[in-house]
Amino acid sequence: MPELNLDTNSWAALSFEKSAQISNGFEDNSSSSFSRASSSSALSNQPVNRNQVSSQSLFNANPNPNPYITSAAIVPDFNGDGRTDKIWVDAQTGETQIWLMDGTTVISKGNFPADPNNPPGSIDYKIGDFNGDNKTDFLLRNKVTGANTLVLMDGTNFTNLISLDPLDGNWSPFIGDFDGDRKTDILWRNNATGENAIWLVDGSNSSQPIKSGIRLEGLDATWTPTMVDFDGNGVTDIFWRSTTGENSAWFFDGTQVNKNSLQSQDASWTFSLGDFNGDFRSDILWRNTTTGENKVWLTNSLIPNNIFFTEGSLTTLDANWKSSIADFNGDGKTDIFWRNQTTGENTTWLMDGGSIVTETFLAPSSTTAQATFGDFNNDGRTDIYWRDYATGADEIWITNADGTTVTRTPIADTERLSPIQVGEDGNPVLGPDGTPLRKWVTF
Ligand SMILES: [Ca+2]
Ligand SMILES: [Ca+2]
Ligand SMILES: [Ca+2]
Ligand SMILES: [Ca+2]
Repeated sequence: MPELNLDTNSWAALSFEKSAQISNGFEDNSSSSFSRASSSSALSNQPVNRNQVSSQSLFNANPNPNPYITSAAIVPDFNGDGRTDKIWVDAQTGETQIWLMDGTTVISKGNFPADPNNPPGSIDYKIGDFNGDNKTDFLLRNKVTGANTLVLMDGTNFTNLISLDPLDGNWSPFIGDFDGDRKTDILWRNNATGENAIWLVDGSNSSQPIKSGIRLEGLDATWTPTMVDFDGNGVTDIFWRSTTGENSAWFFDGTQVNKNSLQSQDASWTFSLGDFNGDFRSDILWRNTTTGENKVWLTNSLIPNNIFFTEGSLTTLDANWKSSIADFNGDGKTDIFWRNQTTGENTTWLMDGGSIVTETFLAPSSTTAQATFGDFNNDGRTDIYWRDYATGADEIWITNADGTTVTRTPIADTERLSPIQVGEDGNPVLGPDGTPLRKWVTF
């Protein structure tokens, strides 16, 4: 393990000595331990442990019952106070900022200078909770050098920087908890070879942060993985979708994989995830980008490692509308935010399973503004952060009690971050399409 200087509290501290050898870091002998879903033994696996999931909310400060909304492994909360925090990256310099939020107020800022070894655009930022302290951490993946670093956070401070084995640039990380120990693990997918592998991570053990590296079956490049929890047991499952329209689900319990093939949906259907009936099982919102049709698949599970879906049709909305997932009334059932990218109109659907309970029309917002979501005041209801990429005049919309109205508050002028890149000549830096490039970007 390289020696780290934690005192500098700087991203530049990440530029420690890296192993010259790019190794794959995986054990080669473990694939034989996986069995197929078709074998009877796969069905006699451990029962769904609902307590494991509900206990997550006991550790979280936020009153929303749904870990999908409150988990610091999913939504940035660096100080674990149940209030979503903001991450900013300067696309021009690579500088990073973290804002700890209390409602519409920035209560603390961490400012991390650019690291010369990580030039702008080289880093893939993933968030997780790698040591299980209910405070958000980072996996910093340098896509160019292949370096991987866990940055364990407490508020705006680093508590540890852990260098993991490098992996060449063909490997992409995906974040989940594949053994249900509430410490975030990493699925690695090789975009060139189709190889897949899991690192089970324990960030609290800096001398052996990777508990085990496990090779999974390969899948060709038409397949894309998405991390879900279809059976609601607090252990991440993988939803695979192919450009051919095929879908499948893999359940992984730390020792074996069970595979289900799911009904196909042709390639004009895109999807996002939610939990529309609040049973902690990931549901799928399908949207047909050609026809504008929308529908949900509510996930049911009668036996562990196996699922079926109930389909519900929703209102059709034309292709200008883009959906996001939130929980505006804080009942643990995720709702849908619709944004018309042409007109700036905003609509919310409060959901109960496959039904729209309430449709609300919020005020329109500038078409140069982009929404990100979180609960900034810890009342269990999702709020909206609007970043205006033309003016830098940002707003937070705090959601009121029944989830159908918002209170709009501008972010203080003193916190304003430049929205566009300016060159040394004082003029905006233009992208290939002739529009100014974004500078401070939030996600
Ligand atoms: Ca927070
Ligand atoms: Ca884990
Ligand atoms: Ca809701
Ligand atoms: Ca809120």
